[in-house]
Amino acid sequence: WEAASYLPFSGARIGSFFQERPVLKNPFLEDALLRGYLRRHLPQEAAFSDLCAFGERVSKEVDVWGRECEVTPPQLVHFDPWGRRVDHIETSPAWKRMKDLSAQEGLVAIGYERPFGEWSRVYQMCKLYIYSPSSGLYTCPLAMTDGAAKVIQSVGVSWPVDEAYSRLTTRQPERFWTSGQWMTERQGGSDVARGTETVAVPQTDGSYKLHGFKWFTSATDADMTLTLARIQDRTGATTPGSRGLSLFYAEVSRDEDGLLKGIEVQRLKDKLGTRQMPTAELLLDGLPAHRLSEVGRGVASIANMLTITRIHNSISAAAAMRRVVQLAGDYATRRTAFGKLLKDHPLHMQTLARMEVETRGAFLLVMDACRLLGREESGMATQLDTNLLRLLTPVVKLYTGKQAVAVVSEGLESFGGQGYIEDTGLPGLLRDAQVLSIWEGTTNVLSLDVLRCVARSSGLVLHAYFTHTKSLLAGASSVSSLAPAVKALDRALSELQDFVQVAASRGPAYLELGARDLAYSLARIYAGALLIDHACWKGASPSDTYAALRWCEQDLCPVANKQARGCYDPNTPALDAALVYD
Ligand code: UCC
Ligand code: FAD
Repeated sequence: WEAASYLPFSGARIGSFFQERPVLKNPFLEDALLRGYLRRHLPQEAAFSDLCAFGERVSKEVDVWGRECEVTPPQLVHFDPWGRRVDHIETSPAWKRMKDLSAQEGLVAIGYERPFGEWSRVYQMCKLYIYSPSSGLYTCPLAMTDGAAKVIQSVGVSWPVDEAYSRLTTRQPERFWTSGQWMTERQGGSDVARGTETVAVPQTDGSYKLHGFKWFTSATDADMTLTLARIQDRTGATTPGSRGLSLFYAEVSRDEDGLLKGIEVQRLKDKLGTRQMPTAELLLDGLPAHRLSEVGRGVASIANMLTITRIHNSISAAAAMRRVVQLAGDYATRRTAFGKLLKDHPLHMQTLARMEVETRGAFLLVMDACRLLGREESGMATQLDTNLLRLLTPVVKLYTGKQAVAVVSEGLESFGGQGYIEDTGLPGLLRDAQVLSIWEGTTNVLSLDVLRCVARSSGLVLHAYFTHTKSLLAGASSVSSLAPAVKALDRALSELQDFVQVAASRGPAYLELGARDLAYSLARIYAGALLIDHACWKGASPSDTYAALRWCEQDLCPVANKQARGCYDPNTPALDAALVYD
C-alpha cells in the first residue's frame, strides 16, 4: 500500500503538472505594427485611448462572449408548440450582446461619422481588427451592415431607406439594425447574372413583391436586406443576364400573427465554421421590397457593398493571423520541450517569425485599402487613388483570405496537439478562416475581377498601381539596410511590367490562365513596397526592416516565373484537364 502511494498516476491521481493556457492580452497593446502604423498616420490621442480601452475590453470581457457564441450556435424553430409556423431563429444572449456592443462602440457608425476625416476608415477598421477574432463572427453582420449603409448613401438617403440608414449607422443599441446581403441562389453564387431566378413583381403603389429562393443568407436575424431580382413585365417575362438584375431593399419583419412577411426559413446551413452565426436558406414568397437601383443596374449598384464587405473580409483575415501569432507567441513562453521553452528553440521561432511576416504584409495591405477608401469618402481621392482602390480591393481580399488559412493552420500546429482540441477555442479559428476565401467572391472569381477592372479602365488601374508602388520605394533608395529588398522588388516590378505587356498581346485566354498568379504578384509586390516604405519611416524599428527583408525573399512575381515555364500557353488547359481526370 505504501509503495503504491509513491507511484505516479496511480488510483485517482492525475499528476501535478498542468500546462498553462496561452493568454489573450490587450490586442492593441500587443501589436507593435498596429501601434506604429497609427503613430505614423493617425497620431491622435483620442484614437489611441479609445483603441487601447477597447482592446482591454476585448481581451477581458468580449472574448468570453465570442466563445459563448461558438458553443451556443443559433437554432431554427420552425413551429411553436401548438403547431403554428413561426420560423424563429434563436440566437445566444452573447450574440445579442455583440449587437449592442457594436452599436455602442460605433463599429459601423465611425465610417459615417468620420471623426478623423480621411483616416476615419483606418480608425474604424483598426477597431474591427482588434475585435474580429473575439467577436463570435459578429463582424459578418457588421460587414454587410456597413456595405448596406454605403449603398444607401450612394443611391441617396431618402424615403424609403432614410430610416434604415439612420438605424444602420446609429450608436444607440435599441435603434441599431443589421443588414443581410442576399445574392447567392442555387444556380450560382459567383455567376450571379446567370444564377438569379428571383423575380420582382411590380405593385400598383410602385413597390414590388419578391419571389425566389436565396440559397445562402448569413446573419439571417438581420432587420433588413439588400438583394437582387429580375423585374417581371406585364406578361411575366424577365430580362436574362446581368442587364436583367435590379437591386432591392427589403425589411425583415413579422405580421400581427408573428409570421415573417413574405419569407419562409427553409433551414439553417450545417457549416464547417462560422457556426456562431445563422446562415439560412430562404424562400421568398411575396417579400415586400423597394427598388434601389435603376432597372437593370443591380450588379453595378451592389458593387459598392462588395467593396466594403471585401475590405471587412480582409480585415478579418489579417486579424485572424494576428490573433494566432499572438497566442502562439505567448504559448511559446509557457511550454517546454526538450528541456527548454519553445521560444528558445530557434526553429520554432523561425516558424513564428514567418507567420509574423505574413501577418505584417497582410495588415499593411488591408490598411492601405482602408486608407484609399477613407480618401475617396472624404473627397480627398485623386483619380489615381480611386483606380488603385478598385484594383486593390479584390487583390487584397483574395490574398489575405488565402494566407489566413495558411497562417492559422501553421499557428494551430505551434500548439502541438492542443491546437487540435476543440475546447481550447483554437480549432474554431481555422474553421472560420476557411470561409474567408469562399464568400464575397472566391479566389478565382476575384482574380477575374482584377482582369475585368484592368480591361474596363483601359489599363488605368495598372498605371495607378505601378506609379504608386514606385513612389513607395522612392524613399528607400538611400537606406542601405533595405537594399536587398529594394533590389528584389525593383526586379519583380519590371518582370510584372513585362508580363503585362506580353500577356496583353496574347489575348483573353492567356490572361485568364494567368489571372490568379497575376493577382498574387500584385499582392506580394505591393505588400513588399508597403513594408519597405514603413521600414523607412523615422519611427520604424529594426524589426520593421527585418520584416521587409524577409518578405522580399519570397517569389514576388510568380506570374513571370510561371509564364517563363509556359504555364499559360494554349495547350495547358487540355493538359490540366487530362491530368485532373487521369
Ligand atoms: O458572400 C456573401 C456574404 C457573406 C457574408 C459577408 C461577410 C463579409 C466579411 C465578414 C468577415 C468576417 S454575399 C455574396 C457575395 N457574392 C459575390 O461576391 C459574387 C461573386 N461574383 C462576382 O463578384 C462576379 O464578378 C459578379 C457577380 C460581380 C459578376 O457579375 P456580372 O453582372 O456578370 O459582371 P459584369 O457584367 O462584368 O458587371 C456588371 C457591372 C459592371 O458595371 P458597368 O455595367 O457600369 O460596366 C461592372 O463594372 O458591375 C460592375 N462591377 C463592379 N464594379 C462588377 N464587379 C464590380 C466590383 N467589384 N466593383 C465595381
Ligand atoms: P461556384 O460559383 O459554383 O464556384 C465553385 C468553384 O468554381 C469555386 O472554386 C470558384 O472559384 C470556381 N469558379 C467559378 N467560376 C469560375 C470561373 N469563371 N473561372 C474559374 N473558376 C471559377 N451568399 C450571399 O449572397 N449571402 C450570404 O449571406 C452568404 N453567406 C454565406 C455564408 C457561408 C458560410 C458560405 C460558405 C457562403 C455564403 N454565401 C452567401 C455564398 C457565397 O458567396 C458563395 O458560396 C460564393 O460566392 C461562391 O459561389 P458558389 O457557392 O455558387 O460557387
